[in-house]
Amino acid sequence: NLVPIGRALISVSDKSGLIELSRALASYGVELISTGGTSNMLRAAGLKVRDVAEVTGFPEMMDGRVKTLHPNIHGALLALRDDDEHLLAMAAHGIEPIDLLIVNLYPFEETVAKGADHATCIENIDIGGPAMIRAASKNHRFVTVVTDPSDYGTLIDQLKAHDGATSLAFRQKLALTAYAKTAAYDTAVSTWLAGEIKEPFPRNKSFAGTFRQGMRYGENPHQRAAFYTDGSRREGVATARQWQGKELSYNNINDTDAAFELVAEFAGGAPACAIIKHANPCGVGTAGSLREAYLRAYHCDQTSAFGGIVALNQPLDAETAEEIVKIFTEVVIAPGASDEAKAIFAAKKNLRLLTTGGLPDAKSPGWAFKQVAGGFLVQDRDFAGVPELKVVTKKAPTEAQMADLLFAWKVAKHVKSNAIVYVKDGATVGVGAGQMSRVDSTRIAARKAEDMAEALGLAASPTIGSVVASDAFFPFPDGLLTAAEAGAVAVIQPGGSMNDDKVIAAADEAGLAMVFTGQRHFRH
Ligand code: 93A
Repeated sequence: NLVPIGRALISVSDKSGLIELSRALASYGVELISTGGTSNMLRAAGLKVRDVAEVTGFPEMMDGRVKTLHPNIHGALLALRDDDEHLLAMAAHGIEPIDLLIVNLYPFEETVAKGADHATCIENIDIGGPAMIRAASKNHRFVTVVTDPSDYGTLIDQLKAHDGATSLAFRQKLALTAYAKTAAYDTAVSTWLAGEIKEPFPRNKSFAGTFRQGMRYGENPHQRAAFYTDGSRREGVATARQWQGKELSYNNINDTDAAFELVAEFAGGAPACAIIKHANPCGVGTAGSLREAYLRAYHCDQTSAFGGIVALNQPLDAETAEEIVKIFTEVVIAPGASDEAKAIFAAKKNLRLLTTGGLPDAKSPGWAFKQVAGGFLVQDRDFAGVPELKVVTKKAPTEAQMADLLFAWKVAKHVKSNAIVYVKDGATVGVGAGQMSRVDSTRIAARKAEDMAEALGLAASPTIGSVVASDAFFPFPDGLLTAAEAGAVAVIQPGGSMNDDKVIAAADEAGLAMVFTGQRHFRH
């Protein structure tokens, strides 16, 4: 499997180590062929070299775009040395075999990095170089291809060890390095071009995760499952420290994530708490204290909160811990926890406590995935903040109503569509989630508020005087009117329906204040 080197083609942009290498090759009696700039440098160093133009019978042309793209070069690299037909073809066309190819490519990435203009970047896309590299690599049974100056030393060692020849193992290794190089080169070009034309989504993006842990089962006991991290280190269930309790299940992780991402919307604000069941919030509250925020979230839907997941936007304190342990809760996640709070939880062996050290930035980018038959969908995570609001009704919301509208909007973003969220004084009082009809979500949310009134012994439904958020526009006035009937006085929704005029007129007639966000928050 040793192949002696008789003839070499050298065409390099990075000319480091070139002279030493060429001298060594010449000392083994290797004939050198070379392209313009490389030839000039070799000749200046006193080496004997043949120009590619002499081999091809064509001058280098079109600003060097066509130098080595010729059968006399590619036939010389690709011909099988043990195939009679190939040998006959070489003889018939005067093609002399090339046994060694030394090529490194136009510095495309460096040119882009320097901020060169479009035309310069285009000129730095090497065509002839990769073509030769791929040809020589394909024929590595006979041809040696060196694509990196750092391999020059090893090449010389090979020639020394094998008396001017190279081993098959060496040629194989060089060939696989070479293909990796041309692949990376084309990826760089494609990435650059995507940026140039402002392609909306990177085509060659690859998504990889790192196995973190296997799980007992998935969403159901008959489904296998594992947890992978994505390398983003985003604060949350993947980075959290677990202080006590059993290992988290698949559903726990999913719900804990939903809960923490929701409270992350309230970073830097008043104490906030979200309680999650089946990936939907059954209550979200803000208040002057964390304990009060928890109670307000809990009171929204006490029935559903049982066995729920609690997320806090501030470190867990003792008085909040005292409240939480009064009912069965699966997981509590918070940026931190006081020693007293930990001590209170310690008595509840099954309750998991997770701390993260901080809240993730709700506005930071990231990817969201959804599996479909035969593939998966990728989109930006919904990192949109609250956009500019437009009052569309005769009545404008009061300052207090506006604060509640913004609160409701942040919560609605985290409720499965169709989402309807009633809010009063910084806490949800009714959440309608995951319905196929927006009117149904509106009704369900209002009914939940009545249940809340009954559970707490309130004189009237807390929807009276509340505000309401809808994750997408009301296509007809009916959903809006259902909310008005329930007692809502202000509405926040994206707007953008063909029937906006009718919906606005209905709001005016019902005496509602309404704002449009111009942005939708579907979540499925
Ligand atoms: O413009 S090219 O794509 N057309 C070619 O036919 C060709 N052949 C070799 N670029 C081509 N090359 C590249 O020229 C090599 O990959 C190398 O990077 C460079 C060496 O040019 P010079 O010897 O003139 O400095």
